[in-house]
Amino acid sequence: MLSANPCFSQTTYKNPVIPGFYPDPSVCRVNEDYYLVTSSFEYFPGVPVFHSKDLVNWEQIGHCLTRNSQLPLTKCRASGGIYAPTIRYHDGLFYMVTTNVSGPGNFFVTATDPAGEWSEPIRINQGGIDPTIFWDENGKSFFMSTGHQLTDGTYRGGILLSEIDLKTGKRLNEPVPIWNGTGGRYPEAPHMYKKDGFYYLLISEGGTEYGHKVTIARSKYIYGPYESCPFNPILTHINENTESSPIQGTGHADLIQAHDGTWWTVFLAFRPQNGNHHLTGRETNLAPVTWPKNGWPTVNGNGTVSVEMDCPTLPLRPFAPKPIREEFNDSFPSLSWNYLRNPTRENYRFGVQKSKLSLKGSALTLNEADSPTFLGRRQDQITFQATTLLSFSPEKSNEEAGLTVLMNERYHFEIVKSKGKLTLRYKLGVISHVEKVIAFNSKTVYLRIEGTPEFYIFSFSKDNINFQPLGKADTNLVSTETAGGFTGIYLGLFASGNGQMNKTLAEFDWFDYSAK
Ligand code: 6LW
Repeated sequence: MLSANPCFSQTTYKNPVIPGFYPDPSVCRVNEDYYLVTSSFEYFPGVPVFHSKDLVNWEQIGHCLTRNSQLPLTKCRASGGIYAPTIRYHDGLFYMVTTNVSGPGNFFVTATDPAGEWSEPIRINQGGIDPTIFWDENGKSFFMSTGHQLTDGTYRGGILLSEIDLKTGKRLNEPVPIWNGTGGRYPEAPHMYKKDGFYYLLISEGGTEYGHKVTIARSKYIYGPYESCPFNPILTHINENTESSPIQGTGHADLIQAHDGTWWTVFLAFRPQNGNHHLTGRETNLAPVTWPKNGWPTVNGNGTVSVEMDCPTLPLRPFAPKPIREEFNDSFPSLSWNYLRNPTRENYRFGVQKSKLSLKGSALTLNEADSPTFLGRRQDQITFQATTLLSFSPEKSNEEAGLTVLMNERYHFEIVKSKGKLTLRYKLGVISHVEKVIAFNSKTVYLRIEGTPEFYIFSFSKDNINFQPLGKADTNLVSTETAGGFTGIYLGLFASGNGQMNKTLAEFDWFDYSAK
């Protein structure tokens, strides 16, 4: 819910503006409303949609991909599935174009209300990733993507442009390579803007790590030749002046002109912890841009950004803070919760039985690149506390349920309740480690995970007051740098029958999550 009175005098805000695993942001504006989407990989529903009135405060309003027919993810690999999306508004319709790298490739969906429902996918027969769409003044629709496979199997990088038929998604010509960037590896993430008679092509280079940078080129003609900005990169933290910045890997940007005429960029970056490891994924950040007539855009004065941003904002319209407690009532799953891949719906029940989340474990475990019975939310704060109340009294020893810190099926920690015991267990690549087992016979237990930059700390309680420690694990064991991939940590509730269906339902009464 938006606050009633905008605050006009603000000159500061904090990055990231959307913390947690929300990478590859793309933004569009309709009058004084801003809409932003991010990539979502193997999680379901896919492509979260956020709304803002000021570019600083964002509230999730939906997902673009909510149906299996839009988002087939069966057995997609971790960090496969949905890559970088673009959102645009054109002729009364929202367009979201993205790639399902584990299925149909490039496609777009449309909606009149960005909160949903979105249309069935319209496929575009151009390869590559990071698709974007652009409309010229003459009404033509253009499509761009990054790199593609040649018929001899080799890969060609750089940005490819073609004209498409907006109704069918069909390409109207062969893709034309228009720019390869300034020589950095992985020229990708294109977005096109028309300003002062120039086509400006914004891209990223250097890969989505410490060497990430944003570069720009322009041309009088859409197919080029493109002239590189003389002071590229326009945004990067690769240099010495930002080597100790808490924000690293700045890249994958989109530009937006606000309703007051000011320019801004949204982009991804990550916050390293515990020795150059990051946990909360690549997050959405915001910076002001100056873009003089006939000139080049400059990001935040010198092409670098900070956590505490010092610049005049739009009148701020913050949203009410999210409640700490998830009650699992009939509005669950709320927008911050996700399944892994396409869920088996009958294994999840909520809103019934006095607002409990009932999970039925299937044969699948968290160790499989599949859809085990799991519901999770992003770890969006470095330091947090998460607690849940679980009731589960299995009669068979294969049946289990619990609370997990999950990066992917190869890297996760969990507190597990099973017949007569509680176990703290780590899955670290090829290593499956049991850290602690204690006898435990009560049906109900409070399970807690606390996060700090260095450790995840696991404990349990019978009364939600006195918590007994189970152990603690280094955060860097499950970081993106260790586990690989493009995602961030999820905190999840799960149940599994380890090769068989569970007979006993695991009932979660609530889930509390707060920054500390
Ligand atoms: C995305 C690419 C990138 O497609 O990471 O940071 C890839 N940039 O543009 C996956 O998010």
